[in-house]
Amino acid sequence: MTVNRDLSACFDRIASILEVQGANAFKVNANRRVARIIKDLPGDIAAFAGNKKELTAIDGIGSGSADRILEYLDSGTISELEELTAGIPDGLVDLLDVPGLGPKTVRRLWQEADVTSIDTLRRAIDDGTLESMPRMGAKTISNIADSLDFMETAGERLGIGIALPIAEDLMARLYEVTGTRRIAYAGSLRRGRETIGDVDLLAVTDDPDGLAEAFTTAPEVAKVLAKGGTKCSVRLERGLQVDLRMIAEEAFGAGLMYFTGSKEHNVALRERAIKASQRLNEYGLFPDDGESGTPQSRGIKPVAAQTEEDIYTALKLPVRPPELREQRDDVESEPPPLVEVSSMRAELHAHTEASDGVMTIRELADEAKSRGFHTIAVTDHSRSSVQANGLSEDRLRAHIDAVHEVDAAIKGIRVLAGSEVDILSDGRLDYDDELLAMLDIVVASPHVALRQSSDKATARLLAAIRHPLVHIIGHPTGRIINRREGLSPDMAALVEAASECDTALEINANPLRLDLRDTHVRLAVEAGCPVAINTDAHRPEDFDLLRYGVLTGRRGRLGPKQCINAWTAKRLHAWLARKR
Ligand code: DGT
Ligand code: CA
Ligand code: CA
Ligand code: ZN
Repeated sequence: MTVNRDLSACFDRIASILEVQGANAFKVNANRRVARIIKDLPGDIAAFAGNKKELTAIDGIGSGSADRILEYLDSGTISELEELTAGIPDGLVDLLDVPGLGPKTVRRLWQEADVTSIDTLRRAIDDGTLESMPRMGAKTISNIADSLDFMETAGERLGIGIALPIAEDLMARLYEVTGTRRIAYAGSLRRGRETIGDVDLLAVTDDPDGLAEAFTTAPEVAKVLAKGGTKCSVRLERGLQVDLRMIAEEAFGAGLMYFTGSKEHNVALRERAIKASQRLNEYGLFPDDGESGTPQSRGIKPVAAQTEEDIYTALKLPVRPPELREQRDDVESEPPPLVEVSSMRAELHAHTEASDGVMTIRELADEAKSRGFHTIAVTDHSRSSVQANGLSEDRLRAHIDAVHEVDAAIKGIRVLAGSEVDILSDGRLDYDDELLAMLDIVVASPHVALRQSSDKATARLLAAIRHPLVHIIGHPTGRIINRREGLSPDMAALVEAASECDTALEINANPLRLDLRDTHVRLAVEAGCPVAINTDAHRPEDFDLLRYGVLTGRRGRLGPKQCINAWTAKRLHAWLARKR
């Protein structure tokens, strides 16, 4: 069925180029219609090869379209499309691939601003040419700029915040397929890495062919890379590759362990097995009888294969959570207790409509309460964050009162009046101490001057950590994954100071940030400084992002004792009060 998709794309492309050239709408629409018909065709279009009569019998396909379809099925190309492509500037077709950029806009950019390629488009944005075009809004321009950024990073590893929901949707669908017994994700996704190269799914099924068919024809699949009885591989529309492996139920643990990796962890485990005269592979842990050939193919019964726990135990090793299976994790060391989403009892960084959030104070408090939290901190932006509608001193004073009113009115949750106060480039804070002292909680974060030198960044953040009224440093480096490097302070110095001053460093759970990153969390854990995991919620659904912060914490060996969000209300409030 990939032919249907490819051919449909050809007709869409014909329509788009015609539209860019300013052809009449009737002609454009006729091609779009054919594209849709082919895409929605229940059977394989290739079955019509050489049969024009049957093709034209399909409603909406005329003689001309039928000829072009037959030409494609015969030769793999449509000459009209090639001629059309040759008739416009080389780079113009690429513009049609920019997400959100339709043919009408491409035509305008070409005719009115001489934009004929991605490069000239980028220049036209940078030098203000686009801005000066009539009927070209700032919002549209910023969307185009975002798309260009996205295309530049495409092909790079995808953020876990994008990959995990995609994988979960796909898994839910595959789980519905008759015969499916188990579906799980493995690989870097299961280890909770911040970016994902590809998604590795494992399945146990009574009907491998049915599952393979369902997987390769899922609506989000853009290209089928491989389709077999034990392994299928597809590329999704977002550019993400997904591998699906069908494995035996009795060796599920061995498969899960192998495909979870990391590769380095697997190597270490295999060496461990060899030392014990055993062999470990994706089918199980086997006794080594010294013969050649794989043990499973010679009918040798595994020592362990059903579950990961069985295998670790048979190897006389502690069972390791997936987040602690990187190269840096020694296989013999006992994994410490780790934070879990269910251990999180407080959200200490959240925004309301007073700055750039969408919830009222009450809505935020109700949402936090419904999530089972004992404490929610209202931390809107400070005055320098003009783009985020940061609060002036007067607005903040009124806001504190409003928060305390909600706190008095609501039962079952403490609502704290706080601020996410900007750490200015020189380390000073955006409000006076007198005002900060009125707040129940202060989160201090860097938002601007994120390209300053490492030395300046270290001094800036150290000043905030040592400030006697600051409880938490929000997203300490300000990095955005795949987009912005952020500050590169001397982390060892920061965690040491944080430990001394009893200031918490935040893991911002937003999957675009994950800041602190996993390696920084490790330093913090070793230094013994308090660590916060906050979602930085702006919308109710942002509370769902908590799991990404927790994964990052786990990868950094963070346990509930060191994570202030996991503390009881009593302990947390006493800790906050110490800086008041
Ligand atoms: P990714 O996809 O780049 O984000 O990272 P992974 O870890 O998901 O890597 P991937 O998809 O290439 O392979 C999934 C797991 O399969 C990997 O973590 C360990 C296992 N694996 C793959 N290739 C090898 C190999 O050559 N040797 C060993 N021992 N394990 C491998
Ligand atoms: Ca992978
Ligand atoms: Ca893979
Ligand atoms: Zn924030």
